[in-house]
Amino acid sequence: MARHLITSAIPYINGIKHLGNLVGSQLPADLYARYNRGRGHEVMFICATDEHGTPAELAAKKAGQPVAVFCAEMHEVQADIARRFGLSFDHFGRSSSERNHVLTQHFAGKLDENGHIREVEEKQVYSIDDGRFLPDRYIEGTCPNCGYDKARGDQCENCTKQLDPTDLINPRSAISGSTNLEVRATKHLYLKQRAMRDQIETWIDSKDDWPILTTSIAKKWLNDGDGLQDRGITRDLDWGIPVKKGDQPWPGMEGKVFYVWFDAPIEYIAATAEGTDAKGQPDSEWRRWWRLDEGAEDVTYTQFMGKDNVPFHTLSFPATIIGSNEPWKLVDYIKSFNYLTYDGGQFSTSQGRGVFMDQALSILPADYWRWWLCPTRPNRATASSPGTISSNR
Ligand code: B3M
Ligand code: ZN
Repeated sequence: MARHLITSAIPYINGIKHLGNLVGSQLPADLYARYNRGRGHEVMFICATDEHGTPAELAAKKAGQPVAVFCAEMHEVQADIARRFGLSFDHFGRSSSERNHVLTQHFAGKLDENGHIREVEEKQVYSIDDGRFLPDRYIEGTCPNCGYDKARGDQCENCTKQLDPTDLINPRSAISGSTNLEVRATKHLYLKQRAMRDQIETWIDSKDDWPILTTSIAKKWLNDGDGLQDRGITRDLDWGIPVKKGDQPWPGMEGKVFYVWFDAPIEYIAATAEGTDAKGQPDSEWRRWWRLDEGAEDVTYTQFMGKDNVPFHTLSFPATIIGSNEPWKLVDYIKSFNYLTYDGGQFSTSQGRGVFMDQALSILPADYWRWWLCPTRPNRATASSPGTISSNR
């Protein structure tokens, strides 16, 4: 009996997910989990809600709720829809859990201990009208890489380039639309991924069976322009995991939180622990999936995700794991997906564009959608072009 650890990219808490999210990670991951269980293998299938960062804060603001309340309610909504879609997670966790706080602070502490963190006095966009810094999605503008005019401060949805808010051309506040912005100094922690570039490349090169979509995106960010850049892993936000070195304070970082993309992948580990906690099992039960020195040597780990999530899973998260110098399980296979399109354009949660999971279930039963989405989705075995849902079909 083989042991399969399977994770689906964890959906943002900012709203009910659309069929593009479902088909680009959760559904194929579910099929793979069911297939492996059916073959008699031991499976740990993990997903969670991604609850930090600007998407959560902005959505809570829109709903007129405190962010913690919004997240707790939306987690239940997403968990219920997942159940009704037959997604057979062994645990559906929350990245805001205590487990994730502890693990994220642990990894940051180890990375610092091993010399992989540096402090950077950086210039950040400050909105005079909003009275605050504008990290990530709080700021929108034109992508310097491809010219897309709705690029966000953390990433361009169109070309997948990871961005910093100060990279944007013609920036504006996503809260107020104000262009009354100025650049101010603030101190942040950076993960020195550039110094780990060769190690990461060697690791990626050893995966000769990975899909081309995955390796091509990884290689692009390893080799393009200046190559792999160091990444800021802290933010000036209220909501998130407080910056600490393990359980110790981090001088100079008071009032700051870890960047959502630093703690989100760590939630794969934390959610496994949340699941065994919920069953009243000892720590050894989750650790045997994740620690090579505690039983994970014979685990095969497969991740499922949309293509925009590939850079974080092939570069940043492995840098966190490798840089910790501890025997954590690294992913064995990354299955990534092109976007399912809707009427020729992208699905979008923030723009309310597409068919959403709750609407889909109010029209037809889950099995219909599961059956129909599999051959419709992009990257199906016979596909030569991306899948499209047409609204008049
Ligand atoms: N929440 C983005 C998404 O939902 C992000 C994935 C995190 S995976 C660790 O597509
Ligand atoms: Zn772009």
